[in-house]
Amino acid sequence: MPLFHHVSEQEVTRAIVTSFLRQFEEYASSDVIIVGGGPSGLAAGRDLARSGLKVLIVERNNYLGGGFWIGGYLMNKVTLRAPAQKVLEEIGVPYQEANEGLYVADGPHACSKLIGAACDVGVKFANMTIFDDIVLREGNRVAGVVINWTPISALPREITCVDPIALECKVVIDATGHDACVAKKLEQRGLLKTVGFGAMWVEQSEDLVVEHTGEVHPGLIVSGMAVSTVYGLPRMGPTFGAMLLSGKRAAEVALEMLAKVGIA
Ligand code: 48F
Repeated sequence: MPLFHHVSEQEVTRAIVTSFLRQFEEYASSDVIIVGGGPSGLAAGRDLARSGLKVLIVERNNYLGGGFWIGGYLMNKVTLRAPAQKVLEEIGVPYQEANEGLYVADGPHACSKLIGAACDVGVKFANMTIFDDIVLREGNRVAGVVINWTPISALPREITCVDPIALECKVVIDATGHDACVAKKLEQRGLLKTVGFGAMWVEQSEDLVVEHTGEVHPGLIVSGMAVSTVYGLPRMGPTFGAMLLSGKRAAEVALEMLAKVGIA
């Protein structure tokens, strides 16, 4: 007597395809699309989905978490400064105090719990999916994203001519880290000016990144290290409190924007 229930190969295939397509169709339109599944994108997504919004995170890698798995220099300990340890407490991540107001946690534990917390409240993910371009509507308002499979974008141009597809939403959050990919697309079209991130200065950068998190163009919010790239703020290296608090701030701004159009 086999341990597992009998299923055929085709049943397994159908279960995957049907479930994937159902979600893909549903998320052709969302309230908020977050590009980038690093710490700031995940923190923003969690707060927005918790408020009842339909949220999709587009991530070019197969794995989520961005730079949050590894603190710095290939050492998997992440540091956070007060008051950001409260987010760790909220999602159940143990931490130690290294110095007064400076905390250390295990990267894999913090990152997996943050991913889990976003999943628990209903955030959906399009992984192995690369942001390719933006959708603009009246007044150049950002109204969606153009995406393609990551493997397609990695193939040489001469053997691929696969057009991307577009997803619509009310608000886009650029949480692509130092690259600030979404903001850079607006810059290519002469709609935004990005400065490029400055030299490392943790003491300054964390406050500045959270303060500058917000709408940079109608329909587009920047969050996390993308904020420092847009405004030329100092980088902060292996400390993550500002990523979590910037994500939370981005969620607040998105909620305010959606409230104005009667959605949140
Ligand atoms: O880089 P990342 O972790 O950004 P973050 O949330 O946090 C920054 C910190 O990790 C660290 C730091 C401060 O502590 O300096 O760097 O601001 O996560 C960005 C995510 O965006 C994805 C990328 O794979 C990563 O998971 N991403 C980047 N470009 C694209 C993208 C793109 N074009 N399409 C889809 N995903």
